[in-house]
Amino acid sequence: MKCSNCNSSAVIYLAYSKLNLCKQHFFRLFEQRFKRTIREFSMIKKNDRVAVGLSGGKDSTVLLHILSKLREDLPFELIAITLDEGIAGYRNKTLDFAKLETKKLGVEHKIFRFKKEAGISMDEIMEKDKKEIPCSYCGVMRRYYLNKGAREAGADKLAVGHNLDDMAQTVLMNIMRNEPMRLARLADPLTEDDKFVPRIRPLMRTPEREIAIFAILNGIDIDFQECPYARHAFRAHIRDQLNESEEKYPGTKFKIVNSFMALQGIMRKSMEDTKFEISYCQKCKEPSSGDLCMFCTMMEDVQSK
Ligand code: Q46
Ligand code: ZN
Ligand code: ZN
Repeated sequence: MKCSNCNSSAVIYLAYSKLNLCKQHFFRLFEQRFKRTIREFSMIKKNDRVAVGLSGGKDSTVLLHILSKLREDLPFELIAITLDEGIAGYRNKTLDFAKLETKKLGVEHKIFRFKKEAGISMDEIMEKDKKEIPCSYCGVMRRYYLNKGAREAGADKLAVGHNLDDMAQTVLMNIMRNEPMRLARLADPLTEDDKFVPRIRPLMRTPEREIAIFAILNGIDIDFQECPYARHAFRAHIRDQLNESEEKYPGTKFKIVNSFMALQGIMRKSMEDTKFEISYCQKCKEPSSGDLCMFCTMMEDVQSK
């Protein structure tokens, strides 16, 4: 198959735009879309210090690579933050990979270990509490330490590897669970506070499949190993449904995210009055909506078991 733009062989077919693209034209589209997304939401300013939440998976690794390249056009500082939840046989591998990639790119790398920071690893938490869904603990801890880590590293922005598929899934999940506040918060955090490092999602308009192909064509190793605690039954259901819709009606994922973007202005406006006051956790002094933040509440809960 020939490229739709030149005489070279195509490496990818994009059904949503009916284009076959060669490596060069695919890279061009990929990078232009990335830069356009950054500009559209003014995600990065000159001389910003940007922390990348680097898990070692394909999305965050590609994000790190392409941000590192973007520094040729726009001067800004880059640092990578990896969380080590303490999940035997899983995180050690991705952690080694993250170390290797940051070294290759010459990017400063900070690692935050649950065991060292909170005194307990995810494996130990799951030993204590076999009934709880692992990700509900881990998710709170991840958000807490990513924000804290980025702030302590002096970052102005925290870049995360969420792609178009993640975004479309999250939008649909929030609608199907009737969680409009969560949906509004995805658009723009209603919780502005100096202690929160603003999150940016430069890959939010990039389909997951294209990130995987971009990684392979750039010689970035992809680790397909999944976390042994992952139990995303609902998300997996939505993901499969969305992939089926995309197959039948190409462009569906873009349309869902674009509709959400069009609605976000209206949502933000109507929710201005419902902004909740931010106070600080009595225990750890991090931002919180109550006396104790979610992280400290959860830690007390774990310790009592
Ligand atoms: S590491 Fe933690 Fe994820 Fe594993 S336990 Fe769930 S949240 S799946 S990104
Ligand atoms: Zn071409
Ligand atoms: Zn706290």
